[in-house]
Amino acid sequence: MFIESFKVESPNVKYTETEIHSVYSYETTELAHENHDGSYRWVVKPKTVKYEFRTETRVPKLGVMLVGWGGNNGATLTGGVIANREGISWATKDKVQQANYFGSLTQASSIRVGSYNGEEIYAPFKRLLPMVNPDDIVFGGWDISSMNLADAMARAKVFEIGLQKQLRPYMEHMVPLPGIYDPDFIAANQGTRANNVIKGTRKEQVQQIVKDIKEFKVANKVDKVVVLWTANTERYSNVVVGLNDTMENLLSSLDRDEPEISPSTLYAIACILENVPFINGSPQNTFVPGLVELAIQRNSLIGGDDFKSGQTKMKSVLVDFLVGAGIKPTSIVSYNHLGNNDGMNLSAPQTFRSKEISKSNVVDDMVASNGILYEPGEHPDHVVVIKYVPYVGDSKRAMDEYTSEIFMGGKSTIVLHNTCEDSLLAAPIILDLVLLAELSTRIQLKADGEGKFHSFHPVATILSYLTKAPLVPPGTPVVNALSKQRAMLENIMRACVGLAPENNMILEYK
Ligand code: NAI
Ligand code: DG6
Repeated sequence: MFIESFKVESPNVKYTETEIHSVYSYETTELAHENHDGSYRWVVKPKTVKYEFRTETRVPKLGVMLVGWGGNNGATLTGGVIANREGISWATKDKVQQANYFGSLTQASSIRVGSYNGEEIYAPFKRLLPMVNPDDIVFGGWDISSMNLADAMARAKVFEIGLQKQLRPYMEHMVPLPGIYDPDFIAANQGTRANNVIKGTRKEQVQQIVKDIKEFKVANKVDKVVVLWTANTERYSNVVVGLNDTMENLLSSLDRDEPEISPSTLYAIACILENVPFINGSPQNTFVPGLVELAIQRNSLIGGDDFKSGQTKMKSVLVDFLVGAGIKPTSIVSYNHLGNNDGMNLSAPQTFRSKEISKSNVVDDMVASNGILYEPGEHPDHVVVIKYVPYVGDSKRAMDEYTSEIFMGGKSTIVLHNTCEDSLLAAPIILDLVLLAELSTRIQLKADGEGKFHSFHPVATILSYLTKAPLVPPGTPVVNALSKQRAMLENIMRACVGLAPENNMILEYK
């Protein structure tokens, strides 16, 4: 059964005018490697840590500024939100289609709240904690192309024409602000698009972005802004001692106008200086060590990298299932072809390399989790190929072959083929990223023994479910398995309202 909302009643939870306060017992384990009669053994001790969570309940008016606003993802997300807000419907060959938020974890998925009279009861994910309604988001942003959003939507060829016609009046006055353009970081084939660029030194460009954010806030009367990079994939920037390895070096490189600071890093510096959350939806190493240090020092949220939209999402489910079932994936081969501007940009070797890296490291934690199947250091062959085929436009083809070793030397090969508009996969993920980033800035916590409440670590691992290469604080494990990432997010949100983690034991019926 599905219920629309619920309220937790517990001695551990208090609702005040302004916040939800919960006291939470975190059940975990402590491991030790101990000498026992001359030989070492692992000892595991269950441990309970008391936490308190405080969630501010006032939902702000949210502004979202997209870097690459006029791209396929930017135009598709903006149009999709307007269509939802305005209740737009349009005729397709099959039916009259209503706007929806399918594909968004926060807007279109559910959580189990318990059992009632022998039935499982589910509620919308978004009812766990007070969240911004996406219909209320004000969009803005930058693009190196000055094309207005209505024309950008037409260029993207993602929406049906009946929908485009209705959206046009809302979008034709939306024009991106000039962006930071450095041809050295993206493919040469993007040069013809760059007619809307910020002039000046890199430091002046950062100052312009800061000014743009401040002005956007005032002009749109928004309480908070989140910035998200959905611009072209850049090449990796070189990480060099003295250049960008520490916060001081990065900032003095900015003063010296060093050419190896990428545009995405410049936007991120501006956001951190403004204490505005910055999320990277592309694979490049925007978050060089000096930038991560700056974000930590200023306690400003950063998250990334690279939206986990299709092929990788399947991979982080399938490999988790195979390895979890005691089956040994030995070869994973992933092909893509697509014909949108993202595909054209990725046809250059340097930008492709960024994507290849982020698509290739996504099974490491699952492989490392099973020492019965894999020797230390052993890894499946894993190949990633992307080809630009203009004719298919945004409708990406993804083909995957998984070969695994099964019982008694047998081999099992699974082949997947997916055809899907790329931007219709990415747009709801962008929405989730900004909504969850905003929510996480309203949560404070403290463990037993910690004097004061504090926010989550500024490197937002809570967003991992949505990214291919989750950015984590230095020295923190990376989790790629999709079900674990979802459980982490859901269980943290449950803790904020004093609910136990979903353990699927259903002992009531055993
Ligand atoms: P797109 O090429 O249609 O849009 C990118 C936009 O960024 C363009 O309008 C371009 O003019 C603009 N741009 C480039 N450099 C800029 C800069 N420095 N400042 C401001 N604007 C700039 O690409 P699309 O399809 O929207 O994808 C965007 C990004 O998202 C790509 O990097 C892609 O790899 C990444 N991505 C997309 C996924 C998807 O499923 N669509 C999934 C994972 C990542
Ligand atoms: C070619 O792979 C284009 C890319 O931008 C992808 O569409 C994107 O990285 C999505 O990747 P995945 O693996 O999540 O489908």
